[in-house]
Amino acid sequence: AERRTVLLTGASGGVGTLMRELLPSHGHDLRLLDVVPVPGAPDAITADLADRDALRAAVRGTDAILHLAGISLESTFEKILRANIEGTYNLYEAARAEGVRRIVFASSNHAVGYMPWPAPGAPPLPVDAPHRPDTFYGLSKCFGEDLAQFYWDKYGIETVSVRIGSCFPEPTSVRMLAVWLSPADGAHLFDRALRAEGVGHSIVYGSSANTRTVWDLEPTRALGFDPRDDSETFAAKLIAEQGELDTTRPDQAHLGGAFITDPPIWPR
Ligand code: 15L
Repeated sequence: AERRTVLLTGASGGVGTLMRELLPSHGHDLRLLDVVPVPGAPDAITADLADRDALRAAVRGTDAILHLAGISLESTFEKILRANIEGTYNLYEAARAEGVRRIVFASSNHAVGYMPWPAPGAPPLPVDAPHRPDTFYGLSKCFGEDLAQFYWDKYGIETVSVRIGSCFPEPTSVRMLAVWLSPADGAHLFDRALRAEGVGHSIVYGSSANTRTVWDLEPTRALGFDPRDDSETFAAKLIAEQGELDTTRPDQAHLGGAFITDPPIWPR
């Protein structure tokens, strides 16, 4: 495939660290950006998403942006507002001003985290289910999806909003057996989302081909995504340690898992 120049925001974060290792082999020449220095990458841009001039310079001349930056867990509304809501707006404005036509937005399952955990045999959760954010964090992902739709309708900037499940080297909870996205499948998915044609604004779920999936992966597959991994290889060990998923438990009753509990208890 043709090599592309891609701005990776959040390059020092959890998913960013995995992706900056894996995406170059998919033909992406990465320009790295983070609010903190990127280890081992002296050319990375250190900038805050509040710095509009820095964002203009960072996106200039790129083919696409993979936007992973922001706060990735629940926080105060003020911090989420600044980093995730205003920060994502600032990035889209920079893209518009510099003529960048494609963004892949790291949305999250927490945009629909208050959806009840689907009963066994129930139909998978569709991508057009109504937003049901479980946190201010999830609410900022709903905003990002709507911002992406608006920039497509108004300015013709295309976005794939990927509602990422749990992107870690291995699933660490029984909930993650449903929503795990292996790093290798994640890199393949972001590659497809960066390159697929005619996406307009598309919302897709991001997980591996998990036996215990709860959501509709068909729109993701329509981008050319053909996942290779299945969390089932970890199921016996996790269930032996933690028990079967129990939807009467407050931290397992909804898609968003422990993000629903107040105060939230984190999945790791
Ligand atoms: C997210 O959106 C978080 O950023 C990540 O840290 C995980 O907790 C993930 O969701 C999850 O739901 O497991």
